[in-house]
Amino acid sequence: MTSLSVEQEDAVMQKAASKQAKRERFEAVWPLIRNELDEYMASETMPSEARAWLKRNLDYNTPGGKLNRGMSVVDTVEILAAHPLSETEYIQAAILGWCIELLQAYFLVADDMMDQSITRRGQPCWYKVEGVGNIAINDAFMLEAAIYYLLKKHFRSQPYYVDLLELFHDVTLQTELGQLIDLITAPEDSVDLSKFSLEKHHLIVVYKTAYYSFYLPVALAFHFAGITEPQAFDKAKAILIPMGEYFQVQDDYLDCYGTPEQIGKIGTDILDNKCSWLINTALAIASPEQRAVLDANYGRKDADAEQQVKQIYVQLDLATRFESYEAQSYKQINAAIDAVDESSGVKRDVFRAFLAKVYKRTK
Ligand code: DMA
Ligand code: MG
Ligand code: MG
Ligand code: MG
Repeated sequence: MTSLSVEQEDAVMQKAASKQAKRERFEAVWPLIRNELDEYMASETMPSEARAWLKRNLDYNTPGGKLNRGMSVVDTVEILAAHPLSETEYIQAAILGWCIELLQAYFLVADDMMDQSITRRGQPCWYKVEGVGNIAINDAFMLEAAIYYLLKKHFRSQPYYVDLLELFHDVTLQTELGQLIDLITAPEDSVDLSKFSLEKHHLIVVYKTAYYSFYLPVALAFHFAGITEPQAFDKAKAILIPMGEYFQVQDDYLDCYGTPEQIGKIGTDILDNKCSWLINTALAIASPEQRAVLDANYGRKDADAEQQVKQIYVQLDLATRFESYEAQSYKQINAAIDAVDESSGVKRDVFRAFLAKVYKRTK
């Protein structure tokens, strides 16, 4: 490893400190939001147990992640604004950001039940918590409902209020379509790897992940910043959807190769018969013998079978295949960013900042 000069080390430290300060500022808005929702409960004369339950649901499931989606709303608004944000503007943008984190919390509580996952963000999945179980279904709905309560409370008088509502509704539907294909392509009782393909994988990940994780934060920030030209939204989509696809391929890779300490969750894709990037890449290059091992062991609820599949992944050196996929995606996305015409008010730095957050991530 090459060693850094004192100046370079200082620069690295400063960058880390400013990243941490940004995160803390964003996190500081969370208690305001949680209290507003609690006050609403009080105004509806909800009993104290119900108020405490919602509060616990909100705190357990909303903060505590990477906060990339939520903070990207604020970062994008800051890049687009010609002036530093006032405190009020910052809080408004952060509320929009927290609305995406609520959407994410809603999807994850449900996703973990559907995927029968064990841990999330280094703690038991919400449905696995003692005394929660199937109440998690209603808790997921409440996380979603909180979004619309907050949007109404803070944005009802804005000219773009309906745009925000439509955006959340459209993207939620798209995500649910993605989850639907993800789930029906992974039946628990009949494993048929011939139904998988990279085309199918592409469709699943664009819908289940890319729209809400990448397009939504930037589109929300555009509305907030007063950008209205449809071409600006189209351009953003053309760059952010491929970025979201790359992000979900990383998620699929980390499901197998990330450690639970790093990624905060225990991978379940092989056990769950998921149409993941790894299995599709393996299927494309496996010998007939390797293919037979995959057919016999993929999607079985059995730790030994899971290990057999992982051994084939190692034989096929999927880690190296992933590295070249990553390098190639990074190159293509950067080329698309370089080609952005900034005349419609879109700035290349919006996309560069987002890509920098996820490139070569390990969690
Ligand atoms: C996640 O897909 C998609 C949504 C909409 C939550 P996933 O099941 O691969 O996510 P994770 O690996 O985080 O469970
Ligand atoms: Mg999952
Ligand atoms: Mg899932
Ligand atoms: Mg996953």
